[in-house]
Amino acid sequence: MTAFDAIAHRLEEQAIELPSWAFGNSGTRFRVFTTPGTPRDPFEKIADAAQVHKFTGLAPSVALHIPWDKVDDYGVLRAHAEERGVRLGTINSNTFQDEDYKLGSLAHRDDRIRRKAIDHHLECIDIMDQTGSRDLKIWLADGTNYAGQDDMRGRQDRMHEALQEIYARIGENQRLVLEYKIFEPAFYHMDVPDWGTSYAQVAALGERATVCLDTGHHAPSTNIEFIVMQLLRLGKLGSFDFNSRNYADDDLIVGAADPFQLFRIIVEVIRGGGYGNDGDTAFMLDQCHNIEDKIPGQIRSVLNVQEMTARALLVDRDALTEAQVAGDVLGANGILMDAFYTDVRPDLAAWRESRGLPGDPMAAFAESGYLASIAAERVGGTQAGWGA
Ligand code: RM4
Ligand code: MN
Repeated sequence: MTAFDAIAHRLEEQAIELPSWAFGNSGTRFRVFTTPGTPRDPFEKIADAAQVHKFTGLAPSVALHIPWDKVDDYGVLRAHAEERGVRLGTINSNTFQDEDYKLGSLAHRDDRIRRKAIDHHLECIDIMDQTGSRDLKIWLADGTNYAGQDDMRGRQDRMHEALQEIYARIGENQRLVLEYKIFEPAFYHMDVPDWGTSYAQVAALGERATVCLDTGHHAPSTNIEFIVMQLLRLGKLGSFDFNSRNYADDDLIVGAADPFQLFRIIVEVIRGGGYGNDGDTAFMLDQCHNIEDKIPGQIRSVLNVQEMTARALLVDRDALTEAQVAGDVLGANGILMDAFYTDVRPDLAAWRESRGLPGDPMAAFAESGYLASIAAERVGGTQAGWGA
């Protein structure tokens, strides 16, 4: 098998974007539990995200969600991030929390509501110009609950037209990334339910429109790494929203529910040229920390991605190809499994230390006292929640 030393330099290419909303309170429809020290505004969310980068060196940017992270002056927010060693990343639009969007947004029948949703996206692009962001990520809650409720074909056509208008405003160095999701909030059909629909919509727009793959947005037992392969083959895998799921869109810590699946996904990312300096597939997290501490939850998440990336890099590609060519079914599978079963944690700890980072970022963060300090300092005000 490939030795850790031979692949260590490739770990430097890893950058994982954190979602600002992971630092706010979240929950289920049953209860949202609060945590002392939870950020009250985007500035505090970014301060917390910067801690993840400080202890891991893995998370140099933070995605914003609009309007949740609206501020008066994005230049000030940008400077605040840069002072703390991070950048502002992807801008996420939001057309799922306004009364007007009950029956949809970009696919809505009503011209006024479609106009409002398009304008929201144009505003997001204005924000991207100020934050220096590359990507506009669009996830649409559009869909229907009952067969016959609306004309699915008409909705697809309207969505296409609306996306065209948004895409026309995307700058030379910017991208539009369209995320799909099998169900929820709509329970009969979603207007962008799968990678094929997202691909068809972005392919019709142009080169700077790509697909976002959220690992929690598929039917159980979907072969996600196959989708990764296909989208990379088509040059359309813009980004990942990483998280893990046991049942539906659980938004749990990436690699928690099924580390082997995460490994297989990253193997295909590397194989398809989407990793690090080879490509421009963005690694992002899209998670909620309902009961665990949020900053350690994010630290654990980026470490899980790093660990599976190291294991995936350890796959002996030449031996694998040889076994595949020879039709050696078990041999080929064995080569993949050898890499998966390698415990890279001691090597990763030593590698981190050699770069001036703590070998055990979870322990180092716990010892730093940061959680106690924000709990003491952030008194009063309203804690940010999923939705603000
Ligand atoms: C959606 C989707 C989006 C995220 C929101 C919060 O389910 O995954 O990426 O922006 O949730
Ligand atoms: Mn997502």
